[in-house]
Amino acid sequence: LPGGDEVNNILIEIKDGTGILTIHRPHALNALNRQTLEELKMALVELRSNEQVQVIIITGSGDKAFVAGADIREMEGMTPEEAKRFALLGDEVFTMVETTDKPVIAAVNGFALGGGCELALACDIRYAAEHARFGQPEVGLGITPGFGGTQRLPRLVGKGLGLELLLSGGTIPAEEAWRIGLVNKVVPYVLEEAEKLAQCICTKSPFAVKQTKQLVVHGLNMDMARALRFEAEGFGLCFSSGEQKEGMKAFGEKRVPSFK
Ligand code: CO8
Repeated sequence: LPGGDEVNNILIEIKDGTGILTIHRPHALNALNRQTLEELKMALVELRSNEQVQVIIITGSGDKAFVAGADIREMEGMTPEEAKRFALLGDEVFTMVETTDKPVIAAVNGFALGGGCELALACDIRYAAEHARFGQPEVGLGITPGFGGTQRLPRLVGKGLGLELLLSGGTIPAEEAWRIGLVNKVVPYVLEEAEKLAQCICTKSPFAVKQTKQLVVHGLNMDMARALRFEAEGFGLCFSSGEQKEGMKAFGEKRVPSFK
């Protein structure tokens, strides 16, 4: 990484326009401790500004876990103030995932529990391996979710289903997660499938892709009238990019557009 920061728990691979971030703490089922969150933040800063990268995929190391939660051993002795700071750090990093102008796909390759489910929720699109399991087991540990689960989960699956997961602390298999809209797709080879989607997005206008994500992510936090005006502004901006000219010219010439 720039500045020579040492990175241990996050692996970064860049291929064909896609930046793949792998959470790599296999001995703890990729649980997120402070160090890993700090590294994830640095990795996101790097991929956000890297012009070779158009799409980001987040996955977990191995085939057992995406992320089995925040690190319970690290949290055990925290004071209320330290716990709050930890929650704020997670929030900051996950909000970066949510608001970065490049699409972020979660390739959920196993357990996505607690902070792991919350990380997947902060991504734009979730694909799950057939053996993945989702849940927010925090209440069984005497805590609430702290990295956005009480907000992003009910917003995605609805209040009733969200509260059922949050209050029971139970876990659900990938198929059930798909049925309730928590994941987009359940597939046998999740990273490959996520890479295919990333490849598809990479063939589209980078400007339009960035605008679209911004319109959805920020527009959803606005009232409808304001969000529609925001959309009109984004739509207008596309016409100041060469990509709109190329896209429409290619249509007229019956050829595949070439976006640089
Ligand atoms: N934290 C730390 N270590 C973990 C975690 C975790 N979340 N999950 C697994 N590990 C470790 C285990 O301790 C074990 O280590 P060791 O071999 O040294 O004992 C190793 O990973 C392998 O795990 P298991 O032996 O338990 O593997 P199993 O196959 O038996 O079980 C499970 C897999 C079901 C995933 C099980 O490990 C489990 O239940 N893990 C905990 C899941 C959980 O409760 N996650 C939620 C944590 S709380 C949270 O995420 C809150 C987020 C917001 C924080 C707010 C800030 C304050």
